[in-house]
Amino acid sequence: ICSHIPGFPRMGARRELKMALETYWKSSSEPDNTNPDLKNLVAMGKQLRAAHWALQKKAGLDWVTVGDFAFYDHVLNHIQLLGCEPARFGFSEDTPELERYFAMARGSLTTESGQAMSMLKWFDTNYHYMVPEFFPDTAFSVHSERLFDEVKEAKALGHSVKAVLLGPVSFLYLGREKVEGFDRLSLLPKLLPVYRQILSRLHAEGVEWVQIDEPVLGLDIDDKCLSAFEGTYAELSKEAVKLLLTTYFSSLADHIDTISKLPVAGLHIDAVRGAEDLKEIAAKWPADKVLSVGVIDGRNIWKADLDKALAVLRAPELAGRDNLWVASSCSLLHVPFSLEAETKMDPRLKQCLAFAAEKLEEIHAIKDGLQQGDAAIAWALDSSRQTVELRKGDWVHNAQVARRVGDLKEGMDRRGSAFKVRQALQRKRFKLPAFPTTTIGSFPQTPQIRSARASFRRGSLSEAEYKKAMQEEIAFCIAQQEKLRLDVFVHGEPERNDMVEYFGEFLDGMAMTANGWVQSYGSRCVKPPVIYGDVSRQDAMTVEWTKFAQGLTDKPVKAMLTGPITILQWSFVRDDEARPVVADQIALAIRDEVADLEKAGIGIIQIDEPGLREGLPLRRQHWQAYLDWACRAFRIASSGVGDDTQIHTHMCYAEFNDIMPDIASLDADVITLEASRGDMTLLKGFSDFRYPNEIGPGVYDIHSPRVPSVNEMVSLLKQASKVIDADRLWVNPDCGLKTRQWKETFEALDNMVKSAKLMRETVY
Ligand code: THG
Ligand code: ZN
Repeated sequence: ICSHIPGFPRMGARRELKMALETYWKSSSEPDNTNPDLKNLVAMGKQLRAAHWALQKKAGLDWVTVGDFAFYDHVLNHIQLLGCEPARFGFSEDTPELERYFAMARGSLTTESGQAMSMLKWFDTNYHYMVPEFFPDTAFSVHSERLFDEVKEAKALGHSVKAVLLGPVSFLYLGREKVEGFDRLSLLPKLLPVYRQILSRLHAEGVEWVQIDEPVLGLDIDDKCLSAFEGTYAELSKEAVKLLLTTYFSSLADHIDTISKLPVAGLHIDAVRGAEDLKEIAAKWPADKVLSVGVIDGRNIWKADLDKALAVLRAPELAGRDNLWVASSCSLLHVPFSLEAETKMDPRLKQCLAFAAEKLEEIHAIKDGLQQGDAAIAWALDSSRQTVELRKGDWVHNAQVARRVGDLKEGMDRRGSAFKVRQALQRKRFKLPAFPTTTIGSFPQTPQIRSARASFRRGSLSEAEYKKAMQEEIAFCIAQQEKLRLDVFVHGEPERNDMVEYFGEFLDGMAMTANGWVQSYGSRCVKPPVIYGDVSRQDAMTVEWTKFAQGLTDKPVKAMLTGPITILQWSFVRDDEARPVVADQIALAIRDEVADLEKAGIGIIQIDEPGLREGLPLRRQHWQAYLDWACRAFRIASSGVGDDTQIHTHMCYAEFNDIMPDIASLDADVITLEASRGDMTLLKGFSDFRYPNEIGPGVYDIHSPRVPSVNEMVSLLKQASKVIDADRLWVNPDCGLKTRQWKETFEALDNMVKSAKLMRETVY
């Protein structure tokens, strides 16, 4: 029996990597700079790898994992390793590796076609990877020494090394074709010799096992892609190094037969999300090969139930295996570093959690338990059993909340009247012009706002002073919007850090961590709340700020809430309750907030759901069940209001066209969307499907400081009004403005308002 992990978080215990990266980026834009910060960054990478390997070794794992570290993203590492950096960057022979690396990640100003490579969500996680760009003539070569150097580094530190690579099929699959009419999988014959060279070199470095990740085996890949695995692994198995084919995030279902026949030395499976596969895999995966069973949840932060995990591994179908490995289900990239930093956490909750460092210990305990019996891990088992009991307690369970969810009446997820009726009443109430203008909610978060929030948190700013500072900021936002002559205002959200964290701090049954950072992309991290118990709302969360803003203007101020599905999707969710039930609990809490806002005289309420699309299960057969409960939760949150209260929602980051009927089923009066790919392709889905309610397709991209011209936005609005009735169109940016500066924000919104005015004059 051996133990290992598919990967470890990279940021460091105190996000040291983030700090080193951002310091380097700041300095490298200075002219004439000899760059000690680059040296620091490289040294920090080395230091973090060493620290993370040391943790794995100290926890008693049989291998340390090498190749999971990345300065920005592991897929970007592979783009360099495999020598397929996009030609559009025009790199010359002597451009240093890291300079090319960050140019691809963040964009390069040295060439006109140097925009940053695009990012996509890594499966159903909140992590974003850089999308490889493929052309028919894309060539591959071993183009980076980084992986081999890291192997040497680990060996020099005395570690047994298991190297990790993203497999060739997944690497191609996760990329995109940049010209029409060719299939990126057709690049395999060119790619495989390069993988063989890499495997051969790893072997020469003394590496016995290479973990080769093929997570696309958990997706709905077609037969052609599935059969590509046969040829690929026939080829790769010609190398002497042993391959651990690694899958995660999903059941392998109908792919098990194919996988079982692949000529690799070992297989890793996710026994948390793919638990139902275990029996079939045990029966089909050859007994003399390694089977790595990921029983420790790499996607969540709950301390393991060791009895349960041991029972899985001791089940009759696995018991006779000599070559059983114990592992986390997937890379620990998706959980925070260590509980050690959580000095202020409720000790009960802390006892229930395990972050990456603690999970290493759990894996080791399971291995010991399997080899030496329960007595050898009595202490760990005891603690695990206590935790199981603790989580049954009434600090987790709230009978009133359970009853309220149980009592949800038929129709509680429906508005009083149909959209057309509501629309007429709302038009009478708000008297907005055609092409009404609004923003998505947040205005620039200036350094002053951030420092006021931080001081308040530290206690060096009193509550009264903090409130005053925020009110001044809100007043400033309102004044700017008056100047801009927007139609529907927002308060600007200066009091909020992250749109999920803010609500996580208020709601009962949810807790925030002090340092539970998880990488989102590059140096950017999020701190997901922990949903540990039945969720309920004690007091209003947003009413004061919104009411204050409304008191400053005659224009309607739109209240801003985060929807139940997004709160669920961007949190660590309890594993002792069904997700739809947790969603309903959050929905009821938001419903109460909506009711309070309405009572306070707020007539327009936006409930954001950017997480709806990314919550889709990886396998399509599970989509509809998810969409049904998820959309219902949104409606529970939003439908308790009168007909003349206008509900908005906002979505971004995703392709919506394939779930259009479900988006329509949310029955929001207005939806604002990210549609800024310039060509408004998104709108096609809305016209094909005949989306019934009002829509604000974003007319400019907030991710760039560029100020769009009036002409550009008018042209987008004209396109939009060809596919959507002009009297249902809103005019807005495509997302919140919190990452922008005021100067560009004001100029862009000024142009936006002018373009709406032009539309009114020309269309009406
Ligand atoms: N909030 C949450 N999850 C998200 C997003 C979000 N997932 C998807 C998408 N948005 C990810 N995008 C970002 C964008 C910016 C940052 C993180 C994720 C970011 N983070 C700060 C950092 O790392 O410096 C965190 C600073 C802080 O909160 O104090 O900028 O919006 N939950
Ligand atoms: Zn958005």
